[in-house]
Amino acid sequence: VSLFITIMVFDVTMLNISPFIVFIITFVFVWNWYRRPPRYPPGPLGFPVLGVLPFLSNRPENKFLDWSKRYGPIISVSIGWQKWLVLNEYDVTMEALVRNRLAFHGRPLVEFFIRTTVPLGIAFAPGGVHWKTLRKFGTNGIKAVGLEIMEKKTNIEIQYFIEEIRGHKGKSFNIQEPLTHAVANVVSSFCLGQRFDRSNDSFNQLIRSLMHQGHVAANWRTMLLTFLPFLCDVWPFTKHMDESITNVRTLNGIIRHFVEEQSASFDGDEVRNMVDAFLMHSRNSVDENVITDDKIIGFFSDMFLAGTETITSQLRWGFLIMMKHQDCQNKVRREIDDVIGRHGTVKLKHRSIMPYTCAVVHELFRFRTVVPLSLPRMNVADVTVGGYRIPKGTNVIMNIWALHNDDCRWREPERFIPERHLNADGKFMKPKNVLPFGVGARSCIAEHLARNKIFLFLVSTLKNFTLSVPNGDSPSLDAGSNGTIFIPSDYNIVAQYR
Ligand code: HEM
Ligand SMILES: *[C@@H]1O[C@H](CO)[C@@H](O)[C@H](O)[C@H]1NC(C)=O
Ligand SMILES: CC(=O)N[C@H]1CO[C@H](CO)[C@@H](O)[C@@H]1O
Ligand SMILES: CC(=O)N[C@H]1CO[C@H](CO)[C@@H](O)[C@@H]1O
Repeated sequence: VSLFITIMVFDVTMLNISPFIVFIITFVFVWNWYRRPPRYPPGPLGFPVLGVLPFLSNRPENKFLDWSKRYGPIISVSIGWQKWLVLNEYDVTMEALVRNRLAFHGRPLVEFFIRTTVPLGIAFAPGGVHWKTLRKFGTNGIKAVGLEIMEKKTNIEIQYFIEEIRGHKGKSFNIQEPLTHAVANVVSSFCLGQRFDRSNDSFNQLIRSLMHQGHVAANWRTMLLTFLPFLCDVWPFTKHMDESITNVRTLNGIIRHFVEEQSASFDGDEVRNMVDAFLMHSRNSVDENVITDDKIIGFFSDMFLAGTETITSQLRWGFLIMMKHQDCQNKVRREIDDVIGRHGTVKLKHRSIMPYTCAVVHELFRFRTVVPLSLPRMNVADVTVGGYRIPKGTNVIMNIWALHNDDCRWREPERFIPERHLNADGKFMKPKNVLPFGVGARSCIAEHLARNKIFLFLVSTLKNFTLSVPNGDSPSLDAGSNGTIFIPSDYNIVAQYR
């Protein structure tokens, strides 16, 4: 600390600023870094200004888990000059986010996302009326469209997807593009009521913008701006801001066009998709509960952003695991052949009689957690969790990855073992501490949709194809990008039609 102060004093006296001012500034920084509210969770001190940033490397969830072994299930860290708490264990997570669900319905205002995500939708909304209105609309809308339509639309899209994969005739290829297109189309037909051909330029641009936004979220500049928000106005970060703003504007422009097109076909009594749900909602609500056209664009934008890369990545991890564990792939396929038969269509109702497949899906969620640190939360009221006091306005991270790799609860968490979710009779036992969608008031709004899509896509693909690693390739199960979403690195696949 004293070295730091000396350097700072030295630097600034060179610029001829009064040492007194320097002292005050330094004092404020060091004090802010060092001070802890009473009964606050412990954690590593890190450095002034930077906090623990220099220690985080590219898998911060790992580092947090390590620290929690020393400091306990809730740890406090300074990231940049912000103070954060990290929940690393099942019981404290439930106590905080579920038992105190209303207190924890907030999200911190992350300068970067607030400025670039215009109009503001649901995912980054800080809480309050704006979020409550959209959350209620979204939850009710998803219910109104219903499971049956969802299942039908997903299966239609899967047919196209299967045909395209079949077109590769067992030659090695990268599945990312066709899969992303199919998954985005499922979101599109559910939300906007239509799907698009591979050749539709507008839709392809929409997907490019989604991908670009994913890269933005995984970018080190974004991470820096998240934790050192004053940099948003500093060159060259201003360039990064502008790029992101332009991209979001392009994305929202396309969505707006599709929404307008769909609105024209609303017939007034049947809710076939989320645009219909929106039109129905606007007709029936008054004053502050009305969702404006801008808000709904923000909402749909979030549905695409939160619903495409997540599902695509989870499935790509799944395919990769199946390629590397042929025994497991064969067991799933045997179950498919037994339950659905060679020519039947995969249905959600099959799930209850496919214990091994369910175990594989849950182990996939656990083993490759695609949103390892969930999305940041903020409590809007004082609460006590695990004996600690968490003052209102604290930034909180749920370390989902830590729950999924807690070696007090999992034997050999670093290994993919579907059997751990089966009991002695081979029955599937739903693991309570596999929580890929978060918990509480802000948990994934589309959890059921997502679970259903992953089941239908995985099972239909394995039903039609045998997946294997191309000769000479050895894609790694550890290679992935390190942003908000844990995205597997590119790999090639061989899909032999059965
Ligand atoms: C494998 C698939 C998915 C995973 C693992 C996942 C995971 C998550 C997680 C961890 C959160 C944050 C929860 C929290 O703050 O506690 C979240 C929020 C959200 N997800 Fe998902 N998600 C998936 C798919 C989807 C899909 C398909 C959609 C929509 C079509 C979607 C829409 C959203 C939205 C809108 C939010 C923000 C909710 C809010 O702030 O109130 N997600 N998701
Ligand atoms: C893409 O789809 C939209 C919406 O249906 C349509 O307006 C547009 O003409 C299509 N573009 C191409 C190139 O097919
Ligand atoms: C192209 C093709 O034959 N696809 C088959 C794949 O599996 C589905 C069921 O999930 C069948 O309906 C398709 O015929
Ligand atoms: C986007 C990003 O920061 N990617 C990094 C993730 O981590 C690997 C090393 O494991 C780096 O090589 C990437 O640059």
